[in-house]
Amino acid sequence: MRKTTTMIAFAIALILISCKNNNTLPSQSISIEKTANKESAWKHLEAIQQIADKNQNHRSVGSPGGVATADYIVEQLQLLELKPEKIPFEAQNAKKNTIKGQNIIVEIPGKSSEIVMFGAHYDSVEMGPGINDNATGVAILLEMALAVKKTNIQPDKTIRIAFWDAEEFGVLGSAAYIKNLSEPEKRKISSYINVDMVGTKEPETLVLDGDESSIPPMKENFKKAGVSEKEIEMMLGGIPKPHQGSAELEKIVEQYLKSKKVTYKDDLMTSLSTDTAPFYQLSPTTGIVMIHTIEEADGVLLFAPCYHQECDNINNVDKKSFNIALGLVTHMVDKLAFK
Ligand code: DPN
Ligand code: ZN
Repeated sequence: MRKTTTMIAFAIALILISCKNNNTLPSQSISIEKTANKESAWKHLEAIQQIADKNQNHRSVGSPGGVATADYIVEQLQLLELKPEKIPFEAQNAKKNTIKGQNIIVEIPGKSSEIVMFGAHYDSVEMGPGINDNATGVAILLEMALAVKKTNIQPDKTIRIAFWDAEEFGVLGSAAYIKNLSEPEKRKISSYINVDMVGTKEPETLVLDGDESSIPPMKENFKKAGVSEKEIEMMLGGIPKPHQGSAELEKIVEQYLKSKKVTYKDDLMTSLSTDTAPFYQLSPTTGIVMIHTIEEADGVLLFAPCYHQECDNINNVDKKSFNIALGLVTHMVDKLAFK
């Protein structure tokens, strides 16, 4: 009798101990948004700025600064006990030059094999260090990975994070990745969220227009400006249709931005010239880019102060914008991967 009581007590103790393990907590009770830390995200910007400082002030594909950035990303993910993979690729740019790059892919396995994918390009142009464009996106995804690991709770869906190379040479890294993905692998991706250039001061925040609601007003404006129906059709008819699931993702992004009183604009064009493009018709896709268009005296259009220039450094990154983007990305993790 004594023995049975001891055994029961032992069993109860075991159950209690195992309940203490975070893994048994309901996943709804955690918040990656609250766990993520803006100071720790900013530290990645400082580290990437230092990489540029040591490597001729740029981190373009294949350059010493580009390679050092890839090594930094891999190191940071390994510190989280994750297993990032470098995936080399070769692709031709618009000038038909062969570009050799390497994407970095890492997964945080979930309870299901369904994938919620996030991506940011890590290469810069040759003209500058690319801290707004796009160390900001990289820093946010690294901090997101840390926040997920910190909670010690397995996500419901698998989180896959991509750090793309050679975006600045024509979205080459993400396009090569999709080109090499099998059909069943493509079908596992239930959403793709892209983060590009999210440290712009006083930005016009562009959100991928997943429901094409920006097309009718664009047509109306063209009509008012006297453009013929035929010309309008030529200009807008060629825009590919977004995946039908993108409308739902757009809603989540916009609700979040509204809740933070951030104004935004539906956008189709920019989404087709960054790493959202290869995913556009393949899976539900969303993404943000923050621009602040300036026309320089010589007629050059800058999409942000120091866009693709030597001065795209950490001093010109806006903390407020950066923190909003960190909030948005981590909110998307809560909404899409933990449910
Ligand atoms: N990474 C930026 C670029 O490709 O230059 C994304 C961007 C595209 C920004 C278009 C503004 C306009
Ligand atoms: Zn960019």
